[in-house]
Amino acid sequence: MTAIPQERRVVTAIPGPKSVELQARRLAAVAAGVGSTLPVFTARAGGGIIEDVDGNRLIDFGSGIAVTSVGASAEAVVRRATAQLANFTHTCFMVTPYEGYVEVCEQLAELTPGDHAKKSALFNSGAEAVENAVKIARAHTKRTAVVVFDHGYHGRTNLTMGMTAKNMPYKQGFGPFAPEVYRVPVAYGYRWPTGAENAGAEASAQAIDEITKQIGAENVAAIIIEPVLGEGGFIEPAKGFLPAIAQFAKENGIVFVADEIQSGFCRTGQWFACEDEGIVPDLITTAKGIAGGLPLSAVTGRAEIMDAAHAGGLGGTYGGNPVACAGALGAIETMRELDLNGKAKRIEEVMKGRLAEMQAKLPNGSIIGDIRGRGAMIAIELVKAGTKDPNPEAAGALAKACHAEGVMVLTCGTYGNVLRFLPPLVIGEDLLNEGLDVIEQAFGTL
Ligand code: PLZ
Repeated sequence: MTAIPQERRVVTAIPGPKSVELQARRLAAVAAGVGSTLPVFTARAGGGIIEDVDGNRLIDFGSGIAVTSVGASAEAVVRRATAQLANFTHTCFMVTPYEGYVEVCEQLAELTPGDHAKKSALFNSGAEAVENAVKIARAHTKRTAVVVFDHGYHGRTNLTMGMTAKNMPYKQGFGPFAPEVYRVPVAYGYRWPTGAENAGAEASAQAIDEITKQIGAENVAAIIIEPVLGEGGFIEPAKGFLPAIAQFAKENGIVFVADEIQSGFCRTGQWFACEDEGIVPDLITTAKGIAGGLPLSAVTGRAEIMDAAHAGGLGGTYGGNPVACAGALGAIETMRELDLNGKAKRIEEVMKGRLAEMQAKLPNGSIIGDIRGRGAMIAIELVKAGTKDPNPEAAGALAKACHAEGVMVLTCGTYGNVLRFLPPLVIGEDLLNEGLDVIEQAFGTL
């Protein structure tokens, strides 16, 4: 397979005629509940480019929601997964095991924070990893309550829907949800009533007060938080918040779980985002970037906690599929070889620099209320000029204008007013800047 030229090319309307035809077939055959940000059908993808069936080449600022950090057809992923496909596709690790699964768990033990003894269990999706982290924490603590946070996102299965903060589109009409899930405040600096500088201390005090008074710390099995809250709007909890919560968990025998499904594996310029404040979680959930686009997820953590579930208590037919494990080993090899943490940091520098310039110089730049994120997980929060009122219309219009010009961007946020950028970490700097040019021009269309 030839490498995809790393250049933006718009040769038809977006979506083009072939995509429109495929979309008509899709609407007849695929359930309406499954949406797509942009109904442009993919022919191939790699590096920083998605090529569609009409020959358009889009700059990829989405990575399939933070998945293809190494690109969508990374050499090492393709090589290892192809070799594994030719050997065997599946045995079920619970029936007859294979080395790739063990090797991924060894890598996870090495790469995740902390030098304590660690073990892992592998699954297929992020939601499944979160579900299993809760099972493991409950087995270990013999307690039931689970604490999650405002603006948090953890998945679409029944338990993880209940753990997810935002109603539309994730939860509406799909209840009842699992019991014993409690939501507490998070230090959302930009929107904290007394200012970002107070958010860490005040929000952690409020959260801890609610846990102790409303739930009882002795009933809490796990506290689960995304070190950078993804779907909720790329919210970096204000400094001091995560350490205070982690310390509280430690003092009360509560399992502290970092959901690094979106923020992990070099995305923020560290192997894991929680490293920035020196946090060592008891358990970490990973997925997305771990396997270069193949479905794989994991729970990794302290050996004595991971071993709390009885033999046979964890698993699933496909968990840790051998092809997905081979893909993960290829993705991790690529991250190490190309220093993708370094690349993510450079992406942050370029993006934040350009976005700050836009905020300062564009006639409507003041609708950029906040520029935030780390590494290649960067976002702008859009507001009505001169206020902090959310401006989801501007986020939607900017995304649409970018799509029309061949730049794939995504929105997020509890208020739908955040435009987020998640380029593959292997994207070239020219493409990165060209994507930013298009974003800048999009402001002119508002
Ligand atoms: N935890 C932190 O970001 C997935 C969801 C997209 P799955 N985020 C993208 C959508 O609209 O479905 C995610 C996450 C965090 C858990 C999950 C869930 O991972 O692999 O989608 O199950």
